[in-house]
Amino acid sequence: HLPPGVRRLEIRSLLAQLAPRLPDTHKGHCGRVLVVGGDHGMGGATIMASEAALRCGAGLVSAATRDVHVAALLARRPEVMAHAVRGGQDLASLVAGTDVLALGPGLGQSSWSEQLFQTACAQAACSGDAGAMVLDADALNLLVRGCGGVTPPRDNWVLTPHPGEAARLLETDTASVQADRYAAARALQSRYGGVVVLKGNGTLVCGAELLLLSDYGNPGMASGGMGDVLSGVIAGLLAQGLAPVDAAALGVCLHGAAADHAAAAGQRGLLAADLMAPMRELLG
Ligand code: NPW
Ligand code: AMP
Ligand code: MG
Repeated sequence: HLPPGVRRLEIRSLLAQLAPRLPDTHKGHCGRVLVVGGDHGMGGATIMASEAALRCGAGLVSAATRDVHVAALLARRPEVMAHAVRGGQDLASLVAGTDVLALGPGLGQSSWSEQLFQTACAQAACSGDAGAMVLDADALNLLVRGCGGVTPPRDNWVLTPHPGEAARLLETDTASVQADRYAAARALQSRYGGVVVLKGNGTLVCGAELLLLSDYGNPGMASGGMGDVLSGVIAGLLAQGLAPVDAAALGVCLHGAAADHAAAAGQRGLLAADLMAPMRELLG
C-alpha cells in the first residue's frame, strides 16, 4: 500500500524510453560524461562511476581526478579518458567539452575538492539545460557548506543522497530522515530543486510534481562503492538524452535490479563492480 501520490517504479516501461541504436548511431550521439572526484584515498569511486556511465551506454566518458589515480583508472578501464587535474583551472576546459557532469564520487572536502566543485557548478550554471549534472557524496557535503556560492534551487541537477547525506542537506539527523522518508524526499526537492534520489531500502525519486518508489535492490548493496556506481549510471542515462526525472528513475531501477540479479549468488560479499554485467543484460 502506497501513500497517496506515490507511484511504484517498473523497469520494463522505463527501459522503453531509451532511444534504439540505429545503424548510423555513433558515439557523438550517445553523450559525453565527465566524472569529477577521487581525492586521496578515494580514487576507486571515480573509477566505478566512470565505468558505470560507459556500461549504461554513454558515448564518451572522461574523468577528472588526482594525478595519483590516473594510472589505476587507465589500467582498469582504458576506454575512459583520464585527466589529472590540479585545481579549478585544469577542470574548466574539460567541463566545457562535456554534456553531463557526475560530480562528487570520492571528491573529498579538501581545498582541491572545493576548487573543483566551485568550477564545475559555476560552468554548469552557464550552460543552462545543457549543463545537466548529478551531485553525489562529497558534492552534497560541499553544497551544504555553501562552497562556491552555489545557490539552490536549480532545475538541471539530480541529487543522490543516502540518508546520512540527506540529513546534512536538511540540517537534521539520519533517524529523522528515516522516520518519514517520503516527507524527507519532498523537503529535499522543494529546498534544492531538480530531482532528488533518496537512497536506501525503498529508494525514492522525487521531482517537482511526482514521487516514485523503487522496490528493486537488497541489503547486499550495503557495501562501499554502490552509490558511486549509481551516480555514473544516472549520468550515463542523462547523456543519452533522458530527462532528469526519467534518468533518475531508470537509473535507480537498473542499479537495484542488477544488484538483485547479482545477489542470486548471495548477498554477502556483493561488490559494486558486480553490478556492471547484469546492468548490461538488463539494457539488452
Ligand atoms: P549514521 O551513522 O547511521 O547516522 P558519509 P560515505 C549514514 C567515498 N567512497 N541508511 C550513516 O549515518 C564517497 O563517494 C569512496 C541509514 C553513515 O555513518 C564519498 O566521497 C569509495 N544511514 C566518501 O567516500 C568507497 C545511512 O551516512 C553515514 C545509510 C564518503 O562517503 C566508499 C556515512 O556517510 C565511498 O563510496 C543508509 N542506507 N547510508 C572508494 N572505493 O573510493 C549512509 N548512512 O559520512 O557521507 O560517508 O558514504 O562513506
Ligand atoms: P552509498 O551509501 O552512497 O554507497 O549508496 C548505497 C547504494 O546502495 C544506494 O543506491 C542504496 O539505495 C543501496 N542500498 C544500500 N543498502 C541497501 C539496502 N539495505 N536495501 C536496498 N538498497 C540498499
Ligand atoms: Mg555514496
